[in-house]
Amino acid sequence: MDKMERNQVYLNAEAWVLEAGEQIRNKINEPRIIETKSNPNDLVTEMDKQTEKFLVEKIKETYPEHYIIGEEGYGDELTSLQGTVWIIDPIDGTMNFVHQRKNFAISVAVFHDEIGEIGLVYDVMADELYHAKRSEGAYKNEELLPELRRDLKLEESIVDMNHYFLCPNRVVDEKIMHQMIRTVRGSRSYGSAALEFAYVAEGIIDGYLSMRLAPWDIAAGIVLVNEVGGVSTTLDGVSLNMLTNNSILTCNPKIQEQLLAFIKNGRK
Ligand code: 2AM
Ligand code: CA
Repeated sequence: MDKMERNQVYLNAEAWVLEAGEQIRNKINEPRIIETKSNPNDLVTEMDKQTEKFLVEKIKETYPEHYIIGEEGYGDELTSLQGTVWIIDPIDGTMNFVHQRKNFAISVAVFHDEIGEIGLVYDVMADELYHAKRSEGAYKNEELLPELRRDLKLEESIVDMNHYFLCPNRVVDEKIMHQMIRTVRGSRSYGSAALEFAYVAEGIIDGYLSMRLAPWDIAAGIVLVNEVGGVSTTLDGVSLNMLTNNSILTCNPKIQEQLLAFIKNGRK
């Protein structure tokens, strides 16, 4: 995808994401219908569905030759990332949306022939748009995000993880995770993978780990993190597959090796 085309697609994506965000804000205090998906804590609302439908309709209308992978199923069933593929999470952090009415994001990525070209993560209630185009830097609203620190030490890092890691009988020995928590300066858990990637790109947290995320949770975030010199792999240090679920470590490259070593040590 050349720079001019990328820019044109970006401008449309940005306009649609901002419009979708405004619609959510306008209805934020309305009563909502909450359903559950894979388990009683895996929530979906009519707002997730409406927002994905809105974005899919805009994309299909403007770019009938593009493909879409979306969390709520309005997109296509894909077996390859050839061509131009939009990867969409209409509301990432649905539990935050339901319980807090904030701390959730719209996440939209555009990949072309397997390469992440565009990433947008929109914190709807804060009205903060994290955005990046490949090789053109990452931004928070108008502000260019600097390259990640090259003098970072693990002992000075803030690491973000889902606290399931700390429960017994998980895929990684919880005692090793306790050790990791004691080694780093602080731990956080925000509950929206898209925002957690954006915070790594912003350098306000230094790493984010998750045992299982879907492509729409991470696609836009990967583009953001790439643009500031961050790295994203599975918890075993392997390249991510954007057609399946993955475990995730995205971080400042200075602490990648040490974090991967903790996981390797604790793998059951
Ligand atoms: P969601 O809000 O769109 O469901 C919470 O720790 C993060 O994990 C959120 O980004 C959430 O996305 C995601 N998540 C929750 N349940 C998941 C599941 N079963 N598979 C993949 N990702 C999930
Ligand atoms: Ca999600």
